[in-house]
Amino acid sequence: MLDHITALRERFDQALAKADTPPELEELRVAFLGKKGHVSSLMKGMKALSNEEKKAFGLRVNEWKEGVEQALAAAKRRMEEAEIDRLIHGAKPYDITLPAVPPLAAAARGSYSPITLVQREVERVFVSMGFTVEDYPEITDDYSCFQALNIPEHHPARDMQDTYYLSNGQLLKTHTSAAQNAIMRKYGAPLKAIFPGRCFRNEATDACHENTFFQMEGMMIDESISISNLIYFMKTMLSEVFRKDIRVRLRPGFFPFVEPGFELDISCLICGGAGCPSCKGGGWLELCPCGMIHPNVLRMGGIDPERYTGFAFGLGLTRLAMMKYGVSDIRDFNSCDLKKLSQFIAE
Ligand code: FA5
Repeated sequence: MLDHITALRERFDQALAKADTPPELEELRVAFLGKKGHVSSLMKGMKALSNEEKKAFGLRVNEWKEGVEQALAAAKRRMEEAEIDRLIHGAKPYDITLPAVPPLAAAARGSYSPITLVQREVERVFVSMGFTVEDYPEITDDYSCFQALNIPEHHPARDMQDTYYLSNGQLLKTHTSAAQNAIMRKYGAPLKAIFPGRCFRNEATDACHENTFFQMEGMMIDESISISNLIYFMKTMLSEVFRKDIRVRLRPGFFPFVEPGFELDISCLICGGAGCPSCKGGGWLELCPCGMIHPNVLRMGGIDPERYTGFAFGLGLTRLAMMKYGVSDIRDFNSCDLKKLSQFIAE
C-alpha cells in the first residue's frame, strides 16, 4: 500500500510538471482529489488493513493529499500571475491611429451630440459678431448663482431653481447666469461674451424638462445698449441657427436680474404649434428668456450703471437642439439609448 502512495506521488509530480493551463490543472485535481480520484480509492482500499495499519496509512494519505492540494493551488497562482504579466508586458502595443475594423467601423462610429452641434452653431454666429466664448465651472456658490443676480436669501425666485448642494455649501449651478458676476469682474465694460454650460435643477422631468441640461448665456454691455440691440441679436441668432422662417414671440417675463425682462418663445417645431407633450400642449416652447441687465447686477459686477447698460439672455441649448433636430423628448439626450440617439446623428 505504501508503495502505491509512492508511485502515485511520482505520477502526480510528473503530470503537474507537464500541466500548462488552468484546465489541465483542473483535470489533474479531478483525477487525484475528485470523488472517484486516486486519493479516494486509496482510502477505500484501507478497509482491508488492521486498525494499527489504518492509522499509519491514513496519516500518510492525508499528508500527501494536503501536499497535492497545496501544489495545485501554487501552480494555479503561478499561472494567474504569468497571465497578468503577459497582459501587461507581453501584449502587442495597441495602435490608436488604426482605423476601426468592419463591422465596427460602420456600426460604432462616434458622432457629435446634437447639443454640441447646436452649441457650435450658436458660438459661430456670436463669434462672427464680436463676442468671446467664456468657460465657467459647474460647481459654484450661492453668491454667484443667486445673490450677485439680485436674488437674496429667501427670495421667492429661488423656488424655481432648487438644486443639488455639496456638504461644503457649494452648489451645482442652476443657470449659466451664475457666471455673469465673474465675467463682469474679469473684463469690466464694454463687454460682449457668451458662455455655454451644463445646468442642474431638482426638477420633475417631462418631455421638455430635464434635471441636467445645457444653456448658453450671453451678455453685451456698453454705453447706450438698448432693447433694440437685444432684439437684433436674438433675431440674427435664431435665423442663422434655423435657416428657415420660424415663429417667435416676445412677452414680459420676470427675472430679478433684468429689468425689463422678457420670455422669448418659439412655436413648437415638433407639432407645428398645435400642442404636444414637447411644448406641454401650449404650442409654444420657452426658449430664451432675456432682458436689460438690472443696475444692481451691474454694480455688483463692478460696472457703473450710470454709464453703462447691457442686455443678457439665457438660451435653452438643449431645447434648441430638440427643435433643430426634431427630438420630441428632451430625456432622450441623457438616455444613453443608442437606438434612439443614433437617429439624430449628424456630421
Ligand atoms: C433662466 O435660467 C435665466 N437665467 C435666463 C435669463 C438669463 C433670463 C439672462 C434673463 C437674462 P429659465 O429658468 O427660464 O431662466 O431657463 C432659461 C431657459 O433654459 C428656458 O427657457 C429653457 O429653454 C431652458 N430650461 C430651463 N429649465 C430647463 C429644464 N429643466 N430642462 C431643459 N431646459 C430648461
